[in-house]
Amino acid sequence: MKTLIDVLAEDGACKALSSILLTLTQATQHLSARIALGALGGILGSAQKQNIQGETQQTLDVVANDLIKAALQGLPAVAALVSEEEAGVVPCYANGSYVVAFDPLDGSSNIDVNGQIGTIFTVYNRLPEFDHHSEQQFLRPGSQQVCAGYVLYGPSTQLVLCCGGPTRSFTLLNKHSKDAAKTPTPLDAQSDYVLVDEVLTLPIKTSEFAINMAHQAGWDEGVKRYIGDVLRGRGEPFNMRWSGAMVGDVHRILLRGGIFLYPLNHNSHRKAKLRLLYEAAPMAMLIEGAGGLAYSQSIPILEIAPASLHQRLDVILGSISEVERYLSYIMPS
Ligand code: P6P
Repeated sequence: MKTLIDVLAEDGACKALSSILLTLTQATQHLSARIALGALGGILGSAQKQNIQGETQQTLDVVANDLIKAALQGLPAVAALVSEEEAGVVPCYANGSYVVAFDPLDGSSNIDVNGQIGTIFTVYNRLPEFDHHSEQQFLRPGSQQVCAGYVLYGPSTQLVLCCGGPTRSFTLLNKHSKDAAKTPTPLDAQSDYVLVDEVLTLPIKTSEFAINMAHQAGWDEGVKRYIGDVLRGRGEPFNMRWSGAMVGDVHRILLRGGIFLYPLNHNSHRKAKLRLLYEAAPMAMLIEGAGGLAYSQSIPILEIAPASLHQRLDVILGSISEVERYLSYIMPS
């Protein structure tokens, strides 16, 4: 069995980057143990406060954010961090080699109903020409990511990671202590991420789509026409899945193909929901690393630099043939 440590060593990952990935994933091991306890882990329900996004925070949003933030802040390799749950850049070590952005708990509406949830993260080199805690460290196209990944807390806990080569997946071999409900440091969680897929490859074609149909009144006409044709089957029946957590839908698509769509919703005051820096860009790196495509309108997501830390955008990603077909509906020929 190869563990994450073995794979990072084989890749020749530097000590600084390895320290970030091992520390971050150790924090997720602890989270996995607490999440598995459900109500017994003291992680359900609302935290009775709002985050910078104006969203009511769930207890687990805060627990996950505080755990990962504390773990990363202690690393000399980390110059700064950005979290969905933090208003601005959190300064760390001025000489840190990397900056990290993360969504500590993706899929919050699934927490109390034992649905799929996850942690999404991305790592960039620190830019020496800016202060280590400048927003400019993060307002860069996703093509500059050093690595991106997520942890899916599902029936099994899985890590999916891309550091520029293939997208790979690992399963958590849980040896965590039975008293995980206490608040041990992440290092107490005795477990390892074991490599299960050396190279994830997205099927080129698909007959499965993921979209929240409740928002269809607000879609652009091209999106409505595309979904209308999909629902008519185009010669073969299409299936639909929507997990309510991007990590769950992206994971399914990485393993069996599909197309994930979160188009602009003109009936919503926000128009777009998903965040570029710590949701769309890391997922785009993972999907492209597995041979898929990831777009926002007609632009590859990895080419888009955020104008602000929490910028939102529409996201379409998945199997090449289906994403290209979708693009033919929204781009005037
Ligand atoms: P809706 C979770 O809140 C999230 O940001 C993504 O993980 C997920 O794909 C999407 O929102 C779900 O949105 O509108 O279906 O609740």
